[in-house]
Amino acid sequence: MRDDKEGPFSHSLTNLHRGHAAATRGLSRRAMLRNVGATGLSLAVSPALADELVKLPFASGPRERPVTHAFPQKGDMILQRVRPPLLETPMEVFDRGVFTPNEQFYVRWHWAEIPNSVDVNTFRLAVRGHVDRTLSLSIPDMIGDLPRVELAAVNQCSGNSRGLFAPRVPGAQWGHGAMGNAKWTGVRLKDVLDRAGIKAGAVQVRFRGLDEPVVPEAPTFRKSLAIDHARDGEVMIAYAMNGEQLPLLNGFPLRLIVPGWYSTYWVKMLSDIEVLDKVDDNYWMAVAYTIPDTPHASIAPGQTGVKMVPINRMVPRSFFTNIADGASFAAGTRVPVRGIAFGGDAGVAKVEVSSDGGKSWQPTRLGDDFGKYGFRQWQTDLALADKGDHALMVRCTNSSGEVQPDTPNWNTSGFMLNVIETVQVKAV
Ligand SMILES: Nc1nc2c(c(=O)[nH]1)N[C@H]1C(S)=C(S)[C@@H](COP(=O)(O)O)O[C@H]1N2
Ligand SMILES: [Mo]
Repeated sequence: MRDDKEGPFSHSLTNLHRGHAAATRGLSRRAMLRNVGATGLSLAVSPALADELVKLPFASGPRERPVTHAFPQKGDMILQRVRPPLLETPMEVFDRGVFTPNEQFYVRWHWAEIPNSVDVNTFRLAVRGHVDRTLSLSIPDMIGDLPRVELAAVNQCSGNSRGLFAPRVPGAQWGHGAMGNAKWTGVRLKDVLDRAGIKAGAVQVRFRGLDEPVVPEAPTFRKSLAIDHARDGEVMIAYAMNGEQLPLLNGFPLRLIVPGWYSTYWVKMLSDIEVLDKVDDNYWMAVAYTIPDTPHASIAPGQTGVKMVPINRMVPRSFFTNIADGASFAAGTRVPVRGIAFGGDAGVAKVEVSSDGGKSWQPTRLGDDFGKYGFRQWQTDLALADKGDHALMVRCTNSSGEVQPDTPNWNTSGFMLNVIETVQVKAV
Protein backbone atom coordinates (compact mmCIF):
# COMPACT_ATOMS: atom_id res chain seq x y z
CA MET A 1 0.00 0.00 0.00
CA ARG A 2 1.74 3.14 -1.13
CA ASP A 3 0.57 6.71 -0.77
CA ASP A 4 2.42 9.51 -2.46
CA LYS A 5 0.94 12.27 -0.35
CA GLU A 6 3.07 12.76 2.69
CA GLY A 7 1.24 13.04 5.98
CA PRO A 8 2.59 14.63 9.14
CA PHE A 9 3.98 11.29 10.11
CA SER A 10 6.27 10.99 7.14
CA HIS A 11 7.69 14.45 7.57
CA SER A 12 8.68 13.90 11.13
CA LEU A 13 10.25 10.59 10.33
CA THR A 14 12.19 12.07 7.46
CA ASN A 15 13.71 14.59 9.82
CA LEU A 16 14.47 12.37 12.69
CA HIS A 17 15.98 9.68 10.54
CA ARG A 18 18.52 11.98 8.95
CA GLY A 19 21.38 10.29 10.75
CA HIS A 20 20.08 6.91 9.78
CA ALA A 21 19.26 7.54 6.20
CA ALA A 22 21.11 4.58 4.76
CA ALA A 23 19.31 2.04 6.85
CA THR A 24 15.90 3.50 6.54
CA ARG A 25 15.64 4.51 2.91
CA GLY A 26 12.09 4.81 1.81
CA LEU A 27 10.77 5.78 5.21
CA SER A 28 9.13 8.88 3.86
CA ARG A 29 7.44 7.00 1.06
CA ARG A 30 4.70 5.75 3.29
CA ALA A 31 2.12 7.97 4.84
CA MET A 32 1.10 5.72 7.63
CA LEU A 33 -1.53 7.86 9.25
CA ARG A 34 -3.30 8.44 6.00
CA ASN A 35 -3.32 4.81 5.02
CA VAL A 36 -4.31 3.46 8.33
CA GLY A 37 -6.73 6.22 9.11
CA ALA A 38 -8.46 5.69 5.83
CA THR A 39 -8.82 1.98 6.18
CA GLY A 40 -8.87 1.51 9.90
CA LEU A 41 -7.93 -1.59 11.78
CA SER A 42 -11.40 -2.27 12.99
CA LEU A 43 -12.72 -2.63 9.49
CA ALA A 44 -14.96 -5.59 9.06
CA VAL A 45 -13.10 -7.87 6.74
CA SER A 46 -15.48 -10.51 5.58
CA PRO A 47 -14.26 -13.61 3.85
CA ALA A 48 -16.29 -12.31 0.92
CA LEU A 49 -13.52 -9.77 0.40
CA ALA A 50 -11.22 -12.67 -0.17
CA ASP A 51 -11.52 -14.23 -3.58
CA GLU A 52 -9.05 -17.03 -3.16
CA LEU A 53 -8.72 -20.01 -0.88
CA VAL A 54 -5.54 -21.62 0.29
CA LYS A 55 -5.17 -25.14 1.65
CA LEU A 56 -3.11 -25.64 4.80
CA PRO A 57 -1.79 -29.17 5.34
CA PHE A 58 -3.05 -29.79 8.86
CA ALA A 59 -2.78 -32.94 10.90
CA SER A 60 -6.51 -33.53 10.49
CA GLY A 61 -6.23 -33.11 6.70
CA PRO A 62 -6.17 -30.08 4.41
CA ARG A 63 -7.89 -27.02 5.80
CA GLU A 64 -9.16 -24.20 3.58
CA ARG A 65 -8.62 -20.57 4.52
CA PRO A 66 -9.42 -17.37 2.64
CA VAL A 67 -6.65 -15.15 1.34
CA THR A 68 -7.26 -11.48 2.07
CA HIS A 69 -5.66 -8.23 1.03
CA ALA A 70 -8.01 -6.06 3.07
CA PHE A 71 -5.64 -5.12 5.90
CA PRO A 72 -3.78 -1.82 5.93
CA GLN A 73 -0.20 -2.02 4.66
CA LYS A 74 -0.62 -5.72 3.95
CA GLY A 75 -0.73 -7.65 0.70
CA ASP A 76 -2.18 -11.14 0.26
CA MET A 77 -2.38 -12.86 3.62
CA ILE A 78 -4.05 -16.03 4.84
CA LEU A 79 -6.91 -14.88 7.05
CA GLN A 80 -7.42 -16.74 10.30
CA ARG A 81 -9.12 -14.06 12.39
CA VAL A 82 -10.12 -10.46 11.83
CA ARG A 83 -10.13 -8.93 15.28
CA PRO A 84 -7.59 -8.99 16.74
CA PRO A 85 -5.91 -9.90 13.48
CA LEU A 86 -4.27 -13.25 12.88
CA LEU A 87 -2.77 -13.19 9.40
CA GLU A 88 -0.50 -15.90 8.07
CA THR A 89 2.19 -15.61 5.42
CA PRO A 90 1.54 -17.82 2.36
CA MET A 91 4.34 -20.37 1.98
CA GLU A 92 5.27 -19.25 -1.53
CA VAL A 93 6.43 -15.90 -0.12
CA PHE A 94 9.33 -17.73 1.51
CA ASP A 95 10.33 -19.10 -1.88
CA ARG A 96 10.83 -15.62 -3.31
CA GLY A 97 13.65 -14.44 -1.10
CA VAL A 98 15.45 -14.80 2.17
CA PHE A 99 13.78 -11.69 3.65
CA THR A 100 10.04 -11.70 4.17
CA PRO A 101 8.49 -8.53 2.72
CA ASN A 102 6.81 -6.28 5.28
CA GLU A 103 3.53 -6.35 3.38
CA GLN A 104 3.36 -10.13 3.69
CA PHE A 105 4.86 -10.52 7.14
CA TYR A 106 2.52 -12.46 9.44
CA VAL A 107 0.48 -10.68 12.10
CA ARG A 108 -0.56 -11.80 15.56
CA TRP A 109 -2.16 -9.79 18.38
CA HIS A 110 -3.79 -10.96 21.59
CA TRP A 111 -6.09 -8.05 22.35
CA ALA A 112 -8.27 -6.11 19.98
CA GLU A 113 -7.68 -2.62 21.38
CA ILE A 114 -4.89 -1.66 18.99
CA PRO A 115 -4.39 2.01 18.07
CA ASN A 116 -5.37 2.81 14.49
CA SER A 117 -2.46 5.23 14.28
CA VAL A 118 0.43 6.44 16.38
CA ASP A 119 1.59 10.05 16.34
CA VAL A 120 5.37 9.93 16.39
CA ASN A 121 5.53 13.55 17.54
CA THR A 122 3.86 12.85 20.84
CA PHE A 123 4.87 9.21 21.24
CA ARG A 124 7.09 8.50 24.26
CA LEU A 125 8.78 5.35 25.49
CA ALA A 126 8.86 5.16 29.30
CA VAL A 127 11.79 3.54 31.11
CA ARG A 128 11.05 3.21 34.79
CA GLY A 129 11.02 0.96 37.85
CA HIS A 130 14.24 -0.16 39.50
CA VAL A 131 16.36 2.51 37.82
CA ASP A 132 18.33 5.61 38.85
CA ARG A 133 16.42 7.90 36.46
CA THR A 134 12.97 7.50 34.99
CA LEU A 135 13.06 8.29 31.28
CA SER A 136 10.46 9.44 28.81
CA LEU A 137 12.11 9.06 25.44
CA SER A 138 10.88 10.52 22.20
CA ILE A 139 11.77 8.71 19.02
CA PRO A 140 14.34 11.36 18.05
CA ASP A 141 15.88 11.00 21.54
CA MET A 142 16.42 7.36 20.91
CA ILE A 143 17.50 7.10 17.33
CA GLY A 144 19.25 10.42 17.15
CA ASP A 145 21.57 9.86 20.10
CA LEU A 146 22.13 6.15 20.45
CA PRO A 147 24.26 3.96 18.15
CA ARG A 148 22.32 2.31 15.35
CA VAL A 149 22.39 -1.45 15.12
CA GLU A 150 21.14 -3.76 12.39
CA LEU A 151 20.42 -7.47 12.54
CA ALA A 152 18.68 -10.12 10.45
CA ALA A 153 16.47 -12.26 12.64
CA VAL A 154 13.58 -14.68 12.39
CA ASN A 155 10.38 -13.68 14.16
CA GLN A 156 8.48 -16.91 14.82
CA CYS A 157 5.33 -17.33 16.89
CA SER A 158 5.57 -19.95 19.63
CA GLY A 159 2.50 -21.56 18.09
CA ASN A 160 3.77 -21.63 14.51
CA SER A 161 2.61 -24.88 12.85
CA ARG A 162 0.12 -25.58 15.68
CA GLY A 163 -2.35 -26.93 13.12
CA LEU A 164 0.05 -29.84 12.63
CA PHE A 165 -0.24 -30.97 16.26
CA ALA A 166 -1.71 -34.46 16.66
CA PRO A 167 -3.74 -34.87 18.75
CA ARG A 168 -5.10 -31.40 18.01
CA VAL A 169 -4.65 -28.67 20.62
CA PRO A 170 -6.70 -25.48 21.06
CA GLY A 171 -5.27 -22.11 20.02
CA ALA A 172 -4.62 -20.32 16.75
CA GLN A 173 -4.44 -23.02 14.10
CA TRP A 174 -1.41 -21.85 12.16
CA GLY A 175 0.24 -23.59 9.24
CA HIS A 176 3.97 -22.89 8.89
CA GLY A 177 3.51 -19.22 8.01
CA ALA A 178 3.53 -17.65 11.49
CA MET A 179 7.16 -16.79 10.94
CA GLY A 180 9.21 -14.34 8.93
CA ASN A 181 12.72 -13.05 8.52
CA ALA A 182 13.55 -9.34 8.42
CA LYS A 183 16.48 -7.04 8.72
CA TRP A 184 15.78 -5.04 11.85
CA THR A 185 17.23 -1.58 12.47
CA GLY A 186 17.20 0.09 15.82
CA VAL A 187 19.09 0.68 19.03
CA ARG A 188 20.39 -1.69 21.67
CA LEU A 189 18.10 -2.20 24.63
CA LYS A 190 21.28 -2.15 26.72
CA ASP A 191 22.04 1.41 25.65
CA VAL A 192 18.56 2.54 26.64
CA LEU A 193 18.79 0.78 30.00
CA ASP A 194 22.23 2.27 30.64
CA ARG A 195 20.76 5.73 30.20
CA ALA A 196 18.26 5.05 32.91
CA GLY A 197 20.87 3.35 35.10
CA ILE A 198 19.93 -0.06 36.46
CA LYS A 199 19.90 -0.25 40.24
CA ALA A 200 21.56 -3.11 42.08
CA GLY A 201 19.10 -5.93 42.70
CA ALA A 202 17.34 -5.70 39.33
CA VAL A 203 16.07 -9.10 38.27
CA GLN A 204 14.00 -8.74 35.11
CA VAL A 205 12.90 -6.13 32.60
CA ARG A 206 9.22 -6.03 31.63
CA PHE A 207 7.82 -4.70 28.37
CA ARG A 208 4.41 -3.61 27.17
CA GLY A 209 2.95 -1.92 24.15
CA LEU A 210 0.09 0.45 23.33
CA ASP A 211 -2.47 -2.31 22.85
CA GLU A 212 -4.97 -2.95 25.59
CA PRO A 213 -7.32 -5.69 26.68
CA VAL A 214 -10.90 -5.38 25.54
CA VAL A 215 -12.17 -5.55 29.13
CA PRO A 216 -10.35 -3.92 32.05
CA GLU A 217 -10.17 -7.10 34.13
CA ALA A 218 -8.22 -8.94 31.45
CA PRO A 219 -4.43 -8.98 31.79
CA THR A 220 -2.52 -6.46 29.68
CA PHE A 221 -0.03 -8.18 27.38
CA ARG A 222 3.35 -7.85 29.11
CA LYS A 223 6.52 -9.91 28.72
CA SER A 224 9.75 -9.95 30.69
CA LEU A 225 13.36 -10.92 30.10
CA ALA A 226 16.07 -11.66 32.67
CA ILE A 227 18.19 -8.59 33.36
CA ASP A 228 21.35 -10.14 31.86
CA HIS A 229 19.47 -11.14 28.73
CA ALA A 230 18.04 -7.64 28.41
CA ARG A 231 21.56 -6.24 28.71
CA ASP A 232 23.31 -8.70 26.37
CA GLY A 233 23.77 -6.10 23.64
CA GLU A 234 21.81 -8.18 21.12
CA VAL A 235 18.25 -7.50 22.27
CA MET A 236 17.22 -4.37 20.43
CA ILE A 237 14.44 -1.86 20.01
CA ALA A 238 13.69 -1.72 16.30
CA TYR A 239 12.25 1.27 14.45
CA ALA A 240 12.71 -0.18 10.98
CA MET A 241 12.11 -3.48 9.29
CA ASN A 242 13.67 -4.33 5.93
CA GLY A 243 14.70 -0.68 5.60
CA GLU A 244 11.23 0.78 6.09
CA GLN A 245 9.24 1.85 9.09
CA LEU A 246 7.38 -0.99 10.78
CA PRO A 247 3.88 -1.65 9.48
CA LEU A 248 1.39 -0.64 12.15
CA LEU A 249 0.27 -4.25 12.53
CA ASN A 250 3.86 -5.33 13.12
CA GLY A 251 4.35 -2.85 15.92
CA PHE A 252 4.89 0.68 14.60
CA PRO A 253 6.69 2.74 15.76
CA LEU A 254 8.94 0.58 17.98
CA ARG A 255 9.16 -3.10 18.79
CA LEU A 256 11.44 -5.28 20.82
CA ILE A 257 13.65 -7.77 18.93
CA VAL A 258 14.87 -10.75 20.94
CA PRO A 259 17.15 -12.63 18.53
CA GLY A 260 16.85 -16.41 18.69
CA TRP A 261 13.81 -16.33 21.00
CA TYR A 262 10.15 -16.89 20.16
CA SER A 263 8.40 -13.71 19.20
CA THR A 264 6.02 -13.67 22.15
CA TYR A 265 8.84 -11.61 23.68
CA TRP A 266 9.07 -9.28 20.69
CA VAL A 267 6.68 -6.72 22.17
CA LYS A 268 5.08 -4.50 19.52
CA MET A 269 4.23 -0.79 19.78
CA LEU A 270 6.65 -0.84 22.68
CA SER A 271 5.76 2.01 25.02
CA ASP A 272 6.84 0.94 28.48
CA ILE A 273 9.98 -0.66 29.89
CA GLU A 274 9.92 -1.47 33.57
CA VAL A 275 12.95 -2.75 35.47
CA LEU A 276 11.79 -5.22 38.14
CA ASP A 277 13.45 -6.25 41.39
CA LYS A 278 11.53 -9.51 41.46
CA VAL A 279 10.42 -12.15 39.00
CA ASP A 280 7.42 -11.12 36.90
CA ASP A 281 4.41 -13.24 37.83
CA ASN A 282 1.94 -11.62 35.44
CA TYR A 283 -0.37 -13.94 33.51
CA TRP A 284 1.60 -13.71 30.24
CA MET A 285 4.79 -14.93 31.92
CA ALA A 286 3.56 -17.26 34.64
CA VAL A 287 0.60 -18.94 32.97
CA ALA A 288 0.47 -18.31 29.25
CA TYR A 289 3.48 -19.13 27.09
CA THR A 290 4.90 -21.73 29.41
CA ILE A 291 6.26 -25.07 28.16
CA PRO A 292 7.06 -28.38 29.82
CA ASP A 293 10.62 -28.39 31.13
CA THR A 294 11.38 -31.56 29.14
CA PRO A 295 13.43 -32.34 26.01
CA HIS A 296 11.75 -30.59 23.02
CA ALA A 297 9.11 -29.32 25.48
CA SER A 298 7.41 -32.62 24.77
CA ILE A 299 5.01 -34.64 26.93
CA ALA A 300 2.63 -37.50 26.26
CA PRO A 301 -0.99 -36.44 25.70
CA GLY A 302 -2.70 -36.64 29.08
CA GLN A 303 0.54 -36.47 31.07
CA THR A 304 0.22 -34.21 34.13
CA GLY A 305 2.38 -32.91 36.96
CA VAL A 306 5.05 -31.56 34.61
CA LYS A 307 7.22 -28.62 35.64
CA MET A 308 6.47 -25.66 33.38
CA VAL A 309 8.88 -22.85 32.42
CA PRO A 310 8.45 -19.74 30.25
CA ILE A 311 9.03 -20.51 26.57
CA ASN A 312 12.41 -19.24 25.47
CA ARG A 313 14.92 -19.96 22.69
CA MET A 314 13.99 -21.28 19.27
CA VAL A 315 15.17 -24.55 17.75
CA PRO A 316 16.32 -25.37 14.19
CA ARG A 317 13.72 -25.79 11.46
CA SER A 318 13.73 -26.16 7.69
CA PHE A 319 11.09 -26.17 4.96
CA PHE A 320 10.61 -26.90 1.28
CA THR A 321 9.32 -23.77 -0.42
CA ASN A 322 9.11 -24.81 -4.08
CA ILE A 323 7.15 -28.04 -3.74
CA ALA A 324 4.09 -29.05 -1.76
CA ASP A 325 2.24 -32.27 -0.98
CA GLY A 326 0.78 -33.92 -4.05
CA ALA A 327 3.30 -32.61 -6.58
CA SER A 328 4.20 -35.06 -9.31
CA PHE A 329 7.35 -35.43 -11.38
CA ALA A 330 8.56 -37.61 -14.23
CA ALA A 331 10.30 -40.68 -12.85
CA GLY A 332 13.99 -40.84 -13.66
CA THR A 333 14.50 -37.08 -13.71
CA ARG A 334 16.22 -34.89 -11.18
CA VAL A 335 13.87 -32.61 -9.28
CA PRO A 336 15.18 -29.22 -8.16
CA VAL A 337 14.25 -28.65 -4.52
CA ARG A 338 14.86 -25.57 -2.42
CA GLY A 339 13.70 -23.87 0.71
CA ILE A 340 14.63 -22.03 3.85
CA ALA A 341 16.09 -23.03 7.18
CA PHE A 342 17.01 -21.35 10.42
CA GLY A 343 19.07 -22.51 13.34
CA GLY A 344 16.90 -21.18 16.17
CA ASP A 345 19.26 -19.43 18.58
CA ALA A 346 22.34 -20.50 16.59
CA GLY A 347 23.40 -20.42 12.95
CA VAL A 348 22.57 -23.00 10.29
CA ALA A 349 25.43 -25.53 10.03
CA LYS A 350 23.86 -27.75 7.36
CA VAL A 351 20.62 -28.63 5.64
CA GLU A 352 20.14 -32.14 4.28
CA VAL A 353 17.43 -33.77 2.18
CA SER A 354 16.20 -37.31 1.73
CA SER A 355 14.12 -38.90 -1.02
CA ASP A 356 13.81 -42.32 0.62
CA GLY A 357 11.83 -41.44 3.70
CA GLY A 358 14.92 -40.61 5.79
CA LYS A 359 17.02 -43.73 5.18
CA SER A 360 19.74 -41.76 3.42
CA TRP A 361 20.50 -38.04 3.40
CA GLN A 362 22.30 -35.80 0.96
CA PRO A 363 23.77 -32.34 1.54
CA THR A 364 22.35 -29.12 0.05
CA ARG A 365 24.02 -25.89 -0.98
CA LEU A 366 23.38 -23.03 1.41
CA GLY A 367 22.64 -19.51 0.21
CA ASP A 368 24.24 -16.31 1.52
CA ASP A 369 24.70 -16.00 5.26
CA PHE A 370 23.04 -12.84 6.60
CA GLY A 371 23.80 -13.67 10.21
CA LYS A 372 23.09 -16.53 12.54
CA TYR A 373 19.58 -15.47 13.55
CA GLY A 374 18.11 -15.16 10.06
CA PHE A 375 16.72 -17.50 7.41
CA ARG A 376 19.21 -19.32 5.21
CA GLN A 377 18.18 -20.49 1.78
CA TRP A 378 19.17 -23.98 0.63
CA GLN A 379 18.91 -25.87 -2.66
CA THR A 380 19.84 -29.06 -4.47
CA ASP A 381 18.20 -31.60 -6.69
CA LEU A 382 16.88 -35.06 -5.94
CA ALA A 383 16.68 -38.14 -8.15
CA LEU A 384 13.26 -39.81 -8.22
CA ALA A 385 14.22 -43.05 -9.95
CA ASP A 386 11.22 -45.26 -9.29
CA LYS A 387 7.63 -44.60 -10.19
CA GLY A 388 5.32 -44.21 -7.23
CA ASP A 389 5.09 -42.27 -4.00
CA HIS A 390 8.12 -40.62 -2.46
CA ALA A 391 8.49 -38.87 0.88
CA LEU A 392 10.89 -35.97 0.45
CA MET A 393 12.36 -34.79 3.72
CA VAL A 394 14.45 -31.87 4.89
CA ARG A 395 16.32 -31.35 8.14
CA CYS A 396 18.52 -28.61 9.54
CA THR A 397 21.43 -28.96 11.95
CA ASN A 398 22.45 -25.79 13.74
CA SER A 399 25.93 -24.65 14.69
CA SER A 400 25.42 -25.95 18.23
CA GLY A 401 24.90 -29.44 16.77
CA GLU A 402 21.14 -29.53 17.37
CA VAL A 403 19.19 -31.28 14.64
CA GLN A 404 15.47 -31.50 13.89
CA PRO A 405 14.02 -34.64 15.49
CA ASP A 406 12.43 -37.36 13.37
CA THR A 407 9.36 -37.67 15.56
CA PRO A 408 7.20 -34.64 16.36
CA ASN A 409 7.02 -33.22 19.87
CA TRP A 410 3.69 -32.56 21.58
CA ASN A 411 2.42 -30.34 24.41
CA THR A 412 -0.96 -28.99 25.47
CA SER A 413 -0.33 -25.44 24.22
CA GLY A 414 0.88 -26.43 20.78
CA PHE A 415 4.21 -24.64 21.13
CA MET A 416 7.56 -25.24 19.48
CA LEU A 417 6.48 -27.85 16.97
CA ASN A 418 9.61 -29.43 15.63
CA VAL A 419 10.11 -32.39 13.37
CA ILE A 420 11.86 -33.18 10.10
CA GLU A 421 9.53 -31.77 7.43
CA THR A 422 8.12 -34.14 4.83
CA VAL A 423 6.47 -33.51 1.48
CA GLN A 424 4.67 -36.38 -0.27
CA VAL A 425 5.25 -36.42 -4.02
CA LYS A 426 4.68 -38.83 -6.89
CA ALA A 427 7.00 -39.98 -9.64
CA VAL A 428 4.97 -40.89 -12.73
N1 LIG B 1 2.15 -5.38 22.10
C1 LIG B 1 2.08 -6.66 21.70
N2 LIG B 1 3.20 -7.25 21.25
C2 LIG B 1 3.18 -8.53 20.84
C3 LIG B 1 1.99 -9.29 20.92
C4 LIG B 1 0.81 -8.65 21.40
O1 LIG B 1 -0.27 -9.24 21.49
N3 LIG B 1 0.91 -7.34 21.78
N4 LIG B 1 2.00 -10.61 20.52
C5 LIG B 1 3.31 -11.28 20.48
C6 LIG B 1 3.27 -12.55 19.79
S1 LIG B 1 2.68 -13.88 20.65
C7 LIG B 1 3.73 -12.69 18.52
S2 LIG B 1 3.69 -14.20 17.75
C8 LIG B 1 4.33 -11.55 17.80
C9 LIG B 1 3.80 -11.43 16.38
O2 LIG B 1 4.55 -10.46 15.70
P1 LIG B 1 4.06 -9.90 14.30
O3 LIG B 1 2.60 -9.63 14.39
O4 LIG B 1 4.86 -8.69 14.00
O5 LIG B 1 4.37 -10.97 13.29
O6 LIG B 1 4.13 -10.33 18.47
C10 LIG B 1 4.37 -10.40 19.84
N5 LIG B 1 4.33 -9.06 20.37
MO1 LIG C 1 2.92 -15.80 19.27
